[in-house]
Amino acid sequence: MAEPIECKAMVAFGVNDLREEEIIVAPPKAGEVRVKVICNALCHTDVYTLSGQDPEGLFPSILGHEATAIVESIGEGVQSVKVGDKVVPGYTPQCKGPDCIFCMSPKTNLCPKIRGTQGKGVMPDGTSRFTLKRDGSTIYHFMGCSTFAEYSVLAEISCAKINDKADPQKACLFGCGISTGLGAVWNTAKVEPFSSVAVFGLGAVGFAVIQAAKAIGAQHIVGVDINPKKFALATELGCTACYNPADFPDKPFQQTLVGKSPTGFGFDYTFDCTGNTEVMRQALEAAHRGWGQCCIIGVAASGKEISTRPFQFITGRRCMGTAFGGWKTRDAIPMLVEKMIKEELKVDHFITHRFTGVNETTKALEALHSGDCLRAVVNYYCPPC
Ligand code: NAD
Ligand code: AHE
Ligand code: ZN
Repeated sequence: MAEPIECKAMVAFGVNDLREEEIIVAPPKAGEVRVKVICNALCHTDVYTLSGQDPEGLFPSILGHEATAIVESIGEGVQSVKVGDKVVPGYTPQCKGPDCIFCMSPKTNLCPKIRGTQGKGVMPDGTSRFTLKRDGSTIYHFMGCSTFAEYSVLAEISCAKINDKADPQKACLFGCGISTGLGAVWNTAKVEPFSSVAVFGLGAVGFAVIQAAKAIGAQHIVGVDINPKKFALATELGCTACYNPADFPDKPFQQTLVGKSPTGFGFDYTFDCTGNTEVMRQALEAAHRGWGQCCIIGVAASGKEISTRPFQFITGRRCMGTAFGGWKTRDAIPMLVEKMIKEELKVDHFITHRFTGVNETTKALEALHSGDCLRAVVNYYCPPC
């Protein structure tokens, strides 16, 4: 029987109040897995929840959801992973149950099995596995992952077992942003060869969209960002042109962009990778007359809504969104990691910053705010080679 573990974690006590604490992580219950987190990459969504913009955000909680970990102990009935396995936590689970209409459908990855409790910051039995050592108070989980901690407890159905040979620092990227950008192009929008693509927001997600669009053979790939420092890498990854909306103040930017599209009627596929609802409107309205498709990836702040004229739809534009790029987590993450190991998928360029120790998550946050950071990976533990 596993015992409680004392370890370090960064606890979010309130809006932008992140502090290092000693916590106690309870043993995994039935259908659960306790993991030792090797490393964690910071995603913009962690910043969003920490900043109080997430309507589902809870405090005190342990954030973090882009990680590589090793299985430390398993609860009753767990069969798909064993102690010592290398895993990437998935914030969208894949229960694979024959009665799960979502897991059984090729149309979606949105398995709802534990979404209700996950959104309430607890494990599927309605309780938390985290307590604060100094006063025994309960700490909430986050997105079913909580990887700003040296140890965490996950549902078995949230654990994607990966090749033990995978570099953990790179593998963690497949836990969210990179997989999302790739899947938005390949699974959700299903971008076709020779098409034109506009990508709004050149962070890690936007760059993964560009990389996927280039790989599928898109002919024109336009990058849009208010930070022109992003344009050099965007061009290297496949952008044929990059624009800063600030350089075109005279009319709504989407009109300028449509004018710059290959046909003069907009782009076949557009992607919002900013989370800004004004930009989502730009992306929708920059989609091609008659057939353009807009894919929303960015997560908007609480209370924000998208607006546009219905005429945009009447004249043939369509809008969709993606969660984790439509990938079924436990099938897809190992497959993407395999592609990375075979060097069919390059991800090194996403790691712009590296830190050591869970307490350096604060430095990773500073880096993410700097405008030069794609992914800051914080290493907690070096597994023996
Ligand atoms: P990021 O902060 O690294 O990148 C965002 C980029 O958008 C930055 O380069 C920024 O300069 C640019 N930007 C900001 N405002 C802009 C504007 N008005 N016009 C043009 N560009 C603008 O973030 P990221 O980690 O790449 O994530 C991007 C978004 O995707 C976030 O909202 C994140 O929460 C969301 N996300 C969604 C999913 C999903 O499954 N749907 C998964 C991962 C991340
Ligand atoms: N809690 C937010 C929703 C946030 C959201 O949309 N999250 C994305 C993943 S962001 C990863 O960095 C997602 O996939 N959502 C699907 C889901 O089930 O949460 C809110 O607005 O309430
Ligand atoms: Zn994320």
